[in-house]
Amino acid sequence: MERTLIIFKPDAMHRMLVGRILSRFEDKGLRVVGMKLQQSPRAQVEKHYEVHKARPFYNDLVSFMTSAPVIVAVLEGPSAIAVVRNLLGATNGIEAAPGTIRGDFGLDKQFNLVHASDGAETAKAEIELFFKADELVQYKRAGDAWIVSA
Ligand code: FUP
Repeated sequence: MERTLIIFKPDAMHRMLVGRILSRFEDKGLRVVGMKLQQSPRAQVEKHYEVHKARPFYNDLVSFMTSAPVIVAVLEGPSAIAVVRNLLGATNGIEAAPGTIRGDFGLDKQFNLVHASDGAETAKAEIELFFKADELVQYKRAGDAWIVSA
C-alpha cells in the first residue's frame, strides 16, 4: 500500500467540484486516510512549492493557493501515487486527456483543481508537511475485500 497527498485547490472549492472529484478517487477504490479543510498558512504553501521557487509562476501560485480554504487529504491504495496522477491527467487542462479529472473539468495550468504528490519521497514529505501522524487513520472498509484480491 502506498499513500499520497492531494489538495483540492481554491478553484475546485469555488467551483464546488470537490464531491464530484472525490467520487473519482473513491470509485477507483482509493481509501481516504486523512482529510481536513484548512486556510493554508503562506509559509506552508511556500515550502510545499519550494522546488518551483525560481520559476516565474511561483509567487502567483502561492497567492492562488492561499486565496481560499482548501481541502487536504491523504489517499491510500496500491501504487496510489501513480494511480492518482493518472486520474488527474496532465498539468494543463488544455492538454489533459478527456476522461481525466483535469481533462474533464479544466482549461488552465494554474487552475488545475487538484495537487497530487509526484513520487515516493515527495509524498512522504508532503504528508508530513500537511498532517500530524495522529490525524491519519488506519482502517479497513467493508468493500476493501472486493477491491484488491489477496
Ligand atoms: P503538477 O505536478 O501536475 O501539479 O505540475 P507541476 O509540478 O509541473 O507544477 C506545479 C504547479 O505549478 C501546478 F500546480 C501548476 C502550477 N503551474 C503554474 O501555475 N503555471 C505554470 O506555468 C506551470 C505550472
